[in-house]
Amino acid sequence: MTILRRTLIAAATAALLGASFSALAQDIKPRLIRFGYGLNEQSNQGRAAKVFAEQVEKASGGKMKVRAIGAAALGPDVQMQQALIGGAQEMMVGSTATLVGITKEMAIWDTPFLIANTKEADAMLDGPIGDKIKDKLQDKGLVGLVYWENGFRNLTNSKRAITKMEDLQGIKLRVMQNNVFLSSFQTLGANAIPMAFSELFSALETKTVDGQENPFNTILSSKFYEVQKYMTVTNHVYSPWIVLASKKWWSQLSKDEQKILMDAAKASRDYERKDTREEAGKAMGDLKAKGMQINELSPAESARMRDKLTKVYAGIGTDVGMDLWNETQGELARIRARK
Ligand code: TK8
Repeated sequence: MTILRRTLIAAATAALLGASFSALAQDIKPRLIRFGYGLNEQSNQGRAAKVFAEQVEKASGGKMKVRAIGAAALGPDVQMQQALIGGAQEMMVGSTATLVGITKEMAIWDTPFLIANTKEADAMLDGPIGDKIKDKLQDKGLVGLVYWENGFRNLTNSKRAITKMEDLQGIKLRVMQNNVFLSSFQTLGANAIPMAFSELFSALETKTVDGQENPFNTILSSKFYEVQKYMTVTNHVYSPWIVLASKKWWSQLSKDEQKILMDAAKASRDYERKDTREEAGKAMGDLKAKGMQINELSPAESARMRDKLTKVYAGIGTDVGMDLWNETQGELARIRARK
């Protein structure tokens, strides 16, 4: 054998070996899952994202790795949804309200005063209506895994205490990028301005807007108390979060991998709801201690607001379809009749 031939063979062998090594390396390289969310790491959303990541890593023996990325570093809800649809990002958690542009049926959850307590919320979201709405995402390139609790939303602002509907007049109120929220608060008299959550703190700080509405937990974890003096406990809507996967990516996973993710999503849901409720239960005291002035909306005022919103309710029915609207009301009645 000439030297040249020997060298060639050696090179070819090395190339072959190299190729099989890198194939092997790819096999053992963990699947990297980018899981984006909007709130900060110290929030209930951040804590539950961590629980999800840990369980996936453990259950897969380290073969699947979740990188939980908070504070909208991968973009606000709407942008992440598009990244999931396109397959550029694997997973996220965000508000159902920001999904209505993709799946109109999600607007059911935006109905003011629809859900009265957490027991109803769990039964609705984990029951047939919750499933039906979640499954609609499939046609749009998304897989809905589970609903987490964002929570009952309350109003804050820097202008004045809101004790009656008329107090909302002239308040520049940030709302989510969602028509039901926009028209609800317009109808109640506020100057409603849709905006991504990631821009909210600085908009409040610079007084681009006077107020906003979010659950106790978010007002606390996002430090809105630093820029908002007044809080009114309105509980005007129960807001879910939904854990989403890119369908493009999901459909390439093995059944085992999908099961690992689904099981972890359910475990994170149970953890998240419990954690959120515990935090919300003591948040009022915490926010008062931070200097917020808090009042509760009277039942009479809350009833006046509901009356005023009749037109908005009718609009939701038309948008999501009267069948779904009626099924939802029927399911709620069944849940309420259960003792
Ligand atoms: C976080 C948002 C947030 C929502 C909002 O990305 O926008 O006000 O309540 O939780 O989804």
